[in-house]
Amino acid sequence: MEMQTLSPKGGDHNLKDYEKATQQFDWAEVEKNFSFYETGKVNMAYEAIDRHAENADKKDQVALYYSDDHRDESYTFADMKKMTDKAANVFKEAGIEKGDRVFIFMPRSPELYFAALGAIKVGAIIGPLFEAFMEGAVKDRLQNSEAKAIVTTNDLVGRVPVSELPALEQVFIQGDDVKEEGKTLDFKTHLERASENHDITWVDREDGLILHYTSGSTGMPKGVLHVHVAMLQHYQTGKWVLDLKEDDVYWCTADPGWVTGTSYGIFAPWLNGVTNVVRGGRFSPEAWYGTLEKYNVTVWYSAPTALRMLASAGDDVVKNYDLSNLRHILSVGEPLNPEVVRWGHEVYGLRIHDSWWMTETGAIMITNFPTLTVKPGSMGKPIPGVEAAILDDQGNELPPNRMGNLAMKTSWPSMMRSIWNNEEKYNGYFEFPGWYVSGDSAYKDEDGYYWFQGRVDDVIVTSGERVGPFEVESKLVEHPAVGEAGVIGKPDPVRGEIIKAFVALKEGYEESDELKEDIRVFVKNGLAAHTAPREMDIRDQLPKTRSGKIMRRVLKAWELDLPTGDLSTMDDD
Ligand code: 6R9
Repeated sequence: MEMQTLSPKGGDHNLKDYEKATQQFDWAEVEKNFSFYETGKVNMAYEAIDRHAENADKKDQVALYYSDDHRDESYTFADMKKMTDKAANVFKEAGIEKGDRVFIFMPRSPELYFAALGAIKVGAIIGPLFEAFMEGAVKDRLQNSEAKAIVTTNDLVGRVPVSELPALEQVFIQGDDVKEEGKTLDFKTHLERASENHDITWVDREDGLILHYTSGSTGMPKGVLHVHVAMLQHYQTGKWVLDLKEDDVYWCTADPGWVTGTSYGIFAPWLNGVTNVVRGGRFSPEAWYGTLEKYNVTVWYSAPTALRMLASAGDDVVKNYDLSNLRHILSVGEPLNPEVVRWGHEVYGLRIHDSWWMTETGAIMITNFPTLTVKPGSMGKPIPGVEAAILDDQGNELPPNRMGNLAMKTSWPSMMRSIWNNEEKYNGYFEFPGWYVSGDSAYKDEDGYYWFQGRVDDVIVTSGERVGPFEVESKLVEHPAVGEAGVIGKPDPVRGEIIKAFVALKEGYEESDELKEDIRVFVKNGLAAHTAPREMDIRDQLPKTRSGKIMRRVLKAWELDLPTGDLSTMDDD
């Protein structure tokens, strides 16, 4: 049974007519929003910060609200220009130049944002890392990219194996009482003393901006390189998908170690001149709802895993907070279960807009727009300027309602330009000429909506039927006892594969054979007999990445006693 669709939102939205915009779209037009259209001088940090600081009407607007359990600060666009100019001067004095790789390895804090944008101002390529990375993960990434500098903290510097990284020349430490010796520099003191006037380094549209390492199922993490002109897509999706307006207060919950935390936690909001909220520290329903309330957040970009945790915490928590300013909610990173959309609509009174993209695509590609109908469970439609399709394994386009390889016609501004030091991996995305093949499995319906099924490697073939893990997981989380679910195919001599589910229960439910059988029957009756998990394990938690993705390959490896592959991005606290 298909869930009811949710009608377009009323009100005034930046993208009014999707069809018309799609027909008339031209990336060259988007360029006119930037100063480099006339000057030819490009720098992301200029467009995100300096341009607003130079505008008398905008310079005193808050650019960054930062809070965690210890700090509570705000910075206007003028403040941000000052602080990022200072950071840029620190890097410049240390000899960092255009094209150098500067890694940022620190917990969320205002200094993280000063450092990232300051490094971009001198033309460096930034490499953000999750603070949870252990020494091996840090080393792999710095070594592969021959990083010249890293900005880190007293607590984390022990995980930077400086002596094993010959290319690494400077280790900036943010913190108190930093002793400057060897390659170590005291970031805080240098920042305090640095001049507030910086001569920004102009670059070309195609010069490197950011290097995000992303893990595949095998081998080393891949260094995905994006360039400055990606800003066209960050800006335009910020406008049309996030629906950002000048007076919005926007909160993207992602950490900058994940591409969502840079493309949509730094670039998109500031390119659009919007007030950006950053919350440090760990997740709790109280801290998150408190953040939405405290800043009167209007636009909120989060992820299914967080939304499922909020739903698991029960609907009473939300009643203690005033979320009346919230007007637009979005999600990314994992399939958004229809049940979560339904729940969100009930408790927030708002639609949750799913968006699909990848580290490699650099920005949103397929999404639900405020002015289009939402079909819960669907990722939505391609953004204007992007052409998507479902291809068979020979590269032919499939008709509607057939599951296949989700692909996009090349190219778009925020498309990766290379995999650092690995041309072969890069070429692997383009086996069909003219297409970027995502590695995701999906189908398109007759209305042009895309429906995610799973990673291609995760699709299950049971008794000759292809089953996407997502549809089974979505049915599982509709069961009142189920908080989260991960589904894999387990080899079976008779059926090829059987469906095995790993389930985390909601608060207040206990494991029992009756409950497991009840869940099984629920999927059987609600979806189809062949999709009902034949095996089910109850777990306290499912293995997840730091960006909240359920790691099905790890479930499979555990189940089958196979190597787990790279686990550096696994959330293991
Ligand atoms: C931005 C980001 C990319 C992979 C992607 C897909 C999954 C992301 C999704 C989604 C279903 C969505 N994914 N968004 N699956 N629905 N809305 O997540 O980048 O970390 O590189 O992951 O995440 O499998 O291929 P990244």
